[in-house]
Amino acid sequence: MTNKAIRHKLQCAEKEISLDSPIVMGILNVTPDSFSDGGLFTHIDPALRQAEKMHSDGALIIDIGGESTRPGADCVSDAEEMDRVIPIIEKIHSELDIVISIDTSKASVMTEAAKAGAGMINDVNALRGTDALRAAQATGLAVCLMHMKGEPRTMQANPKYTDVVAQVKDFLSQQAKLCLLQGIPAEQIIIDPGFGFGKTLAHNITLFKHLDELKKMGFPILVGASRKTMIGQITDKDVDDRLAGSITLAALAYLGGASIIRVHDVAETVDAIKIAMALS
Ligand code: 8Y7
Repeated sequence: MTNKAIRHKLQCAEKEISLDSPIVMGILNVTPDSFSDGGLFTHIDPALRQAEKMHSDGALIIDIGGESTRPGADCVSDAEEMDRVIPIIEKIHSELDIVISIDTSKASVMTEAAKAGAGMINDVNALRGTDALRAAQATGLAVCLMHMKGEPRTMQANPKYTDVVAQVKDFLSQQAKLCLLQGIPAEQIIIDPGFGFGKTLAHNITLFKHLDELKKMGFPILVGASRKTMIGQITDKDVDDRLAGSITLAALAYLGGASIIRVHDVAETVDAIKIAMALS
């Protein structure tokens, strides 16, 4: 087994998460246009019920996003994104004992989400946005830096690398260095190769097989591939029929060294990871 979990604790506002065992992060999209569950959870009560379900199914983190990053998605304004996520963060924070991750690239949303009770920042843009490094540091929250080549609208148009693993690693090292310079502690940094973000199936597979290479950087790894196109490409299944593929990939990601697995289907993933842990 290659999973030497980094002995590690994340400080997520008032809550501490141990990364000695794998963590399942449940996805809660509050966008009207997400590709797999778009529009289902935009209102507060259904969002809370979904969060409760993921919590009781074993998710320790819930990732709340108000802007779709699927290929071709439109941008939303700061105000619109805040209207979508802040009331839901406040509600979940007041009702559930779970770490809330804010999936955003906007400095203003990071700041307001932290005030509303978020414990972690998940930025698919790795804090490259205007003022994002400073805003993230000021919150004191844990941060996930994800690799993306290009931007969501166009990133899947023929992405090219000379050495995908080295380039992703260099990018994440660079962004982690900027975080350290900004005053974000190393223990608060998580890295993510960004499956499907400016990558072909071959790139995704190469990265997946080399998680150990990224792990040498010394940061915990988050893997998000739930229901993604790469699973559809391998299994020839539409997005609503990718559960088995997603679970299998999650278990393999854990065995490959990932500490946090970001998924739609929490209960099934938790079981799969329990089996992988027990038998590895
Ligand atoms: C990822 C992500 C998405 C991912 C991290 C989807 C917000 C697309 N994918 N965040 N977000 N890693 N850290 O299919 O892979 O869920 S959105």
